[in-house]
Amino acid sequence: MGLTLAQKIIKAHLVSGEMIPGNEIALRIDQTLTQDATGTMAYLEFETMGIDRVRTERSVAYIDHNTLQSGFENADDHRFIQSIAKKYGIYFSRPGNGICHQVHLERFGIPGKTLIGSDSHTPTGGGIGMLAFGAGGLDVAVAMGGGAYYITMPKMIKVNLTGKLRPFVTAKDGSLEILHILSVKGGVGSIIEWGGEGVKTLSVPERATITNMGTELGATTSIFPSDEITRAFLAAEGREEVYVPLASDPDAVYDRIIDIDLSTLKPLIACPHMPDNVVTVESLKGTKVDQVCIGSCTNSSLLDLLKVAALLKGKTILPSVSLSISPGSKQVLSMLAECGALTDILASGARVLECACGPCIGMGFSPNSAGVSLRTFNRNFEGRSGTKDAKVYLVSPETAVAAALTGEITDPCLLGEMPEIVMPDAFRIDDSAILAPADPEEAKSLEVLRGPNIKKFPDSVAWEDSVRAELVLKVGDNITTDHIMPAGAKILPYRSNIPHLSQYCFGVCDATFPERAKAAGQSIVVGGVNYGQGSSREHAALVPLYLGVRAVIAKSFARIHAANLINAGIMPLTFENPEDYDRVEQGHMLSMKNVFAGMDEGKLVLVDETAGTEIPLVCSFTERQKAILKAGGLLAYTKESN
Ligand code: MIC
Ligand code: SF4
Repeated sequence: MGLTLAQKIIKAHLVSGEMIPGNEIALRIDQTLTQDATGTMAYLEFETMGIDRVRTERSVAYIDHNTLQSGFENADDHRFIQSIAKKYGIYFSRPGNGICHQVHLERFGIPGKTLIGSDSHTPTGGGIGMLAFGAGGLDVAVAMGGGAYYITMPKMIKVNLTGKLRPFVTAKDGSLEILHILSVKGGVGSIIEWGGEGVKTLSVPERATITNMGTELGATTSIFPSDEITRAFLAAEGREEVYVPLASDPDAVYDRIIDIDLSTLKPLIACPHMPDNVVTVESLKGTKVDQVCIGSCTNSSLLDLLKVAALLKGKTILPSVSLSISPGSKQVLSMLAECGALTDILASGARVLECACGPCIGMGFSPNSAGVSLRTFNRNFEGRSGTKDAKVYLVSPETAVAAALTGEITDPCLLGEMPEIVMPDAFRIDDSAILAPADPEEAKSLEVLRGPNIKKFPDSVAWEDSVRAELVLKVGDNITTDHIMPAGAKILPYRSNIPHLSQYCFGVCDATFPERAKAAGQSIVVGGVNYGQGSSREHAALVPLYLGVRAVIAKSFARIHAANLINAGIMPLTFENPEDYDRVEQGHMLSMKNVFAGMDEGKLVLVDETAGTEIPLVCSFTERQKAILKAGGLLAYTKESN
């Protein structure tokens, strides 16, 4: 029986485990990346491991999220990451050089290699045939130290593409179409491989838009074959030597095949507040728009912005609309400048922001009160933009331009002829903003520079055989890590200060949570389906740990968050009967006995002491995960095992 492309890469990197869906497997990791919002914590964790140099083929630290420096905190963190990168053998991409996923694709990604990154959109690398995973900071720290990355062997879904996109219909619409088909939980436990004849019509940036948004499906990762189009992209980056052709075997077996004819797609739009809330742009025509934001790791490539510039050329945006454009990298911005496209963008009235995540993570450019914002980003979770009552829609760059020019949601097909975009054969290569690490000898004497905002890691709490804790918070379905631990310009600077961050925990759902959790001492949180979807931020586990949360009981969990909970020593448990979710009430006192035997059997009994009821729970922890939980988290476990 043949193998899928992902199975081939897994096989070549398998350290332990059997490649049977549902089994735990361990993978050797070739490359890692971090960004600054998760990086500070990841490097603090790496330091505690006592390793003197990273053991990967390539590790890169990017500064792209916390770039508004309205106090000393972000600047201190940047300096900390820069100094630690230099000392421990990590390349450092300076602030302004671009968004981690865009720059990694341009300068470091290699087909067939494994990559983990402390950012959920790391699967963007699948656009050039990398097997790339988003992970918690601690898992990235372990991989930097040469340790394996543990995942559950995924099922394989193939999306079989035929046809060719029509003008004004884009790869982003393809991403929204698959979200419409599968929903934000449809990819959980699966790798999505994009194949079929239609693949040959998609360039690398278009493929990367699609693998980037595979994260919104909950997929373990997404991947495209590595072919002549990949070779051309790498050659344009001056890196043709790293090209290898990669494809699945013709007789590879998939658990599910989804057919999409690209030529039938229409411009699509995801409505507030979920990326799978997808309808056609046409169906919302005439809706007034206040703000348009173009950029993010989904849609900030040279191809995207050349199209935007061509559509804006000679036109001005309406006074009622505010338009921001954040290029994905210094390479993209300098090429836009060189060919004059930047002048067309500026002349249109757009505000050009720096090459960073910016508005996507609420780092500035929050919409006006109750404003309608059309964004080319990948997430429109409630409150993420920084304006709680804003209505954020996700669209393609073409649909974004149509709204900026007309002031309302408009089908971009009405913009007339799509100008022809000619992509250059060679990109402008300037790696001066990527700093190489010191050599091992010099590294020994280098100091790591720490600011006062770096606070102690929360104490680990080892699991005991019984627990008694209050149900302090009950939330619904599809709770994101943006609900659990919000981001944005005001809060993000405190990513290395868990005590400060804790005041905002669950702020979107219930601002009284932190106080109530502290008062309770030990507590339990209950959630619905797909609990913890979205960002890979381990802070969504570390902060609850700090506030005394011992377990989260949900109908189901998102992959990265479940791993982060275990790494923090918090138990993710699921209801055996999902309808039991309705039987537990916030404020009730809960308890569990014989926890260790229950973990072995995969069954635990939750006693609701207040209601006098018993509720069956299930768990399926591997031996390693049980040992981590018993030790009180991965750091404590690693220390115990050394
Ligand atoms: C996001 O898009 O939510 C982020 C900010 O990039 C996060 C990482 C973080 O929270 O720092 C992600 O996607 O993992
Ligand atoms: Fe940055 Fe937004 Fe991409 Fe996250 S999704 S890495 S915040 S651009």
